Amino acid sequence: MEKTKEFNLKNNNKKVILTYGTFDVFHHGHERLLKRIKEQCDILIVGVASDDYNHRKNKQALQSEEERFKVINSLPYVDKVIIEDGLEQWGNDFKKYNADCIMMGSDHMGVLDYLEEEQDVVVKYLSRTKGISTSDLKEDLKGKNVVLTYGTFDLFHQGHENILRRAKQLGEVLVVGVSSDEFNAFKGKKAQEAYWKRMENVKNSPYVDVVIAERDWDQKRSDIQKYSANIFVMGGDWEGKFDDLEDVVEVKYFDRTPGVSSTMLREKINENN
Ligand code: C2G
Repeated sequence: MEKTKEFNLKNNNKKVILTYGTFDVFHHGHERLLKRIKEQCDILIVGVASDDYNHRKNKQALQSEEERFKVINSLPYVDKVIIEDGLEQWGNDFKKYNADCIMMGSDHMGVLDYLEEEQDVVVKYLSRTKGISTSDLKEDLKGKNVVLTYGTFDLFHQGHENILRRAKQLGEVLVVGVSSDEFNAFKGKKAQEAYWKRMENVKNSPYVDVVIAERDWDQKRSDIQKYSANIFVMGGDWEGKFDDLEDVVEVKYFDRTPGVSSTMLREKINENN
């Protein structure tokens, strides 16, 4: 873990505020929140949720705690970064750092009241940053040539790479829906890799601009509308299966890449185990 910024806990009669979060894929919503909290204190301490805590919250971050910690620790307006392993530490941190209050986005409103009652912790809420929303994204995509495709993308391989490259060549923006673990179960597909790992692999592809979750069969039509897609692409094994979308989007099927599949790779892994 990066060395965190030190400050003298003892003789600081400065105003200290604590806040906590996952801060995954740091965006301007996070930045605005932290800057607004810092405007109200001298020392801002940020608790970054550990991977283990996220796992317990069933909240899967794209980035590891080390990556997320490093980003927050690099922010000039953050004075100290700590790891958050659970709500129960808030009361201790509040005392340990002699904080004036814990300040959170208003979506936490009410959740933390017990901390005040039981642990004499002062909790304040900021109005939620408008932040990154789909409508912001939609604005960006308007008037662009947007291509949309979906998949499990388990054990990312050349076949996936090829179809994403071909899809991107058809337009300016490529939006990819990655099947969630729950949806895979529904599809009767047991992926080797968890959703957030498959999502990360797709996000790392140079051809991909936006990654969304694919949660069910029926979201395609609304996604086409939401992301202003003009072209819908799938591999040849889906030939004909999505022709019903032709009233709202151009549907294209690319030949599958021969000789490679996630199934084959999974079988190889299982043979070796
Ligand atoms: N693909 C390919 N060549 C391969 C393997 C896959 O072109 N050798 C293509 C598939 O045709 C698909 C995409 O890569 O278009 C993703 O493949 P999978 O991860 O297997 O996705 P799948 O389970 O088919 O899920 O709603 C659509 C489904 O989510 C598609």
